[in-house]
Amino acid sequence: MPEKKEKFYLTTPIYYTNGLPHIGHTYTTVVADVFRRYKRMRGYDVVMTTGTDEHGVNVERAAQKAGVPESEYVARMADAWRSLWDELGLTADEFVRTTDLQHVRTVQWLFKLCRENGFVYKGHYTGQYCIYDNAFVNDAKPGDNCPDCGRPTETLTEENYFFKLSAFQKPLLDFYKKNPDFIQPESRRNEIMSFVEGGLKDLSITRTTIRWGIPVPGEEPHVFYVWFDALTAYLSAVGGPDYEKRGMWPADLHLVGKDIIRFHTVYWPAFLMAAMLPLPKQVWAHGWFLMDATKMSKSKGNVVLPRPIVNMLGMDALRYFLLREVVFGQDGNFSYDALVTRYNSDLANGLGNLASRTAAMIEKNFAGKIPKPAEHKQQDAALAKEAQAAIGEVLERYEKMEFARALEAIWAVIASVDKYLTTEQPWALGDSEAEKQRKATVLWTSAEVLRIVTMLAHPVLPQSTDKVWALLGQTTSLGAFALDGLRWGQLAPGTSLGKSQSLFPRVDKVEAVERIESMANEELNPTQPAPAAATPAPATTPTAGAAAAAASVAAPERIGIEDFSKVEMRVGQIKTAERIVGADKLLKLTVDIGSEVRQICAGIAQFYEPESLIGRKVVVVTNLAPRKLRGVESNGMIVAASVGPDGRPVLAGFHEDVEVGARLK
Ligand code: ME8
Repeated sequence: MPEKKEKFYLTTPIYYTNGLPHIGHTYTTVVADVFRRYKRMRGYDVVMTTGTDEHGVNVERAAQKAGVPESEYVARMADAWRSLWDELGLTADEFVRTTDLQHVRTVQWLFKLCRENGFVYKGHYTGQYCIYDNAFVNDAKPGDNCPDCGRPTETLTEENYFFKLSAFQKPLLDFYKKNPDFIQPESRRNEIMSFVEGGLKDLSITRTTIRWGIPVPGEEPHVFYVWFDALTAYLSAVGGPDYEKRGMWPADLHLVGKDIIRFHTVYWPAFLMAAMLPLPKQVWAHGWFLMDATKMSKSKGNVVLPRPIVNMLGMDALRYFLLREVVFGQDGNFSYDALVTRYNSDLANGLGNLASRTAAMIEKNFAGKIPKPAEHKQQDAALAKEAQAAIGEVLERYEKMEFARALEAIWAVIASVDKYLTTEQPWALGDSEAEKQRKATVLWTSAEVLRIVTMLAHPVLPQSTDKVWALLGQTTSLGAFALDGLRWGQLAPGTSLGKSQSLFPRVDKVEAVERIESMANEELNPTQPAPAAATPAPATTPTAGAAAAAASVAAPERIGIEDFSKVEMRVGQIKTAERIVGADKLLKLTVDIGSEVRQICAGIAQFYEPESLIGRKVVVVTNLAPRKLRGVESNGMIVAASVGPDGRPVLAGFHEDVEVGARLK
């Protein structure tokens, strides 16, 4: 009988459905996926859960705005989230929706247990409520803004069911003391301990002012407070009331951002204690990815989206950057520039280059078969020692969630083998028996280092390491390989190399950033026709899915004439046209639209010579809000057809003479 594997259950937050995933949500989900893969490679039976948090007043309002019932709105949004995760290769083992019947049952069951155990009572509550964070703001006065999001609070009085949170001050503090690893990192643990030491107020856990929520059985119109509802999703995902059958509860790890640590380390364990259910083992709160030093939010318009990055550089590049750039737990700034720099230096020139040059030399000198090493010299042994030591260090770093350090250690070995190759110069060795033997040793050693770094990097770079694995002629599944069995020296001579594949093609930084920004612009403004400035995405990953679903929530397929008439299009005549330095796809035009001459940027530089455009009559969308493209203001948009698989722009025009300024209807 094979030994039963130890279980490991980890979760991401379940995300709100009133927006679509940005890089912050992607970050938490990537970390969960990395840790899941890592734990599987350490022999655990792992389950990872993510999902969508679908109740509350924000959803009520968003559905109203979209003109659809809440159930339809959340179904579309949940689909959009799910398909984006699928597209990014981040499919969780369980995707829980808070509108799932199983979840509804679990929330009602948890409430029943808390009530039966004497921790729930009825009362009235008046307070300042933040509808954006779905929380009463403690100690706020009317007129105060929410301390978390800075937006105005509303005064609410409700008949509520209260949860006796105050009764859990001591049990929680005892629990934190007994389980010093429960809250990570340490700084958050201190913060939460002092919060709880300051005293806990009872918490209202039902609402009567909200319609769109899980009903409290027999107590309508009470619905559950969104956090009582949402946190329970972790339990409903693995069996709910029947959790014992599945054997996954309690969770081993809740991964969250620092914004929601209190809910996870104070409320959630208190609810579970009240229900006498097992408590999660650890909550890890990471920092924020910031844009221009502030937290990203769609309302501020400073969000970074994952899809344009993935379309340009691949998912592994994004995963690598997110984990390598910022120490897990701390805040970090997101910058496209840093992303592309890391891509070129660490992935293209680092791992990619090592794989392709090693394979090419084995191909050329040993007919594509891993050579048999001969006598080891001191420098070979030194490299072997370093790689062997890195195995232990990397595993330890992963285990402690020190991802940046784990990657640093792997890339230090890559740097060493690069240096080794430069010193040993296998390409300069001749064909005498002694030199051939030396060549075999050097190339086997390099390939063995490549095999080891490939395995160690697999949790972070699953797609590209699979390619390197196949290149090394390995036929077993890399993800199923037990990292605990990894040792120096296991690469079998005689193995035939697989086909070489492109791993991380080098990119031009300015061009790559421009393309990512342009794709992001289009995705963020789906109802606004893309300017002819848009450059088509290279088709490396399927696109559309989630964006289309989101767009269809915001914009029904057909529009009335009144909507069409909101778009003002006029005949314009191009007066000047010039290229823009640093933006090889854009032209800066001045266009006479009858009433004035406008400056407009158009992404047609690769298809039209500037001089050929002077005097040409074109169609201009004149009432678009001005925006900057590559730093140049664009006040309007030139209409073009997008033709062929590469989306070549063809300017719309007229076969008859038309007056400049005439409106299109
Ligand atoms: O809070 N940087 O959902 P949410 C890093 N539904 N991580 C970020 C981030 C950023 N700029 N922005 C978001 C909710 N995140 C609740 C959770 S759980 C029972 C209910 C990540 O859609 C981070 O993990 O607002 C944060 O905690 C989470 O997204 C918030 O997602």
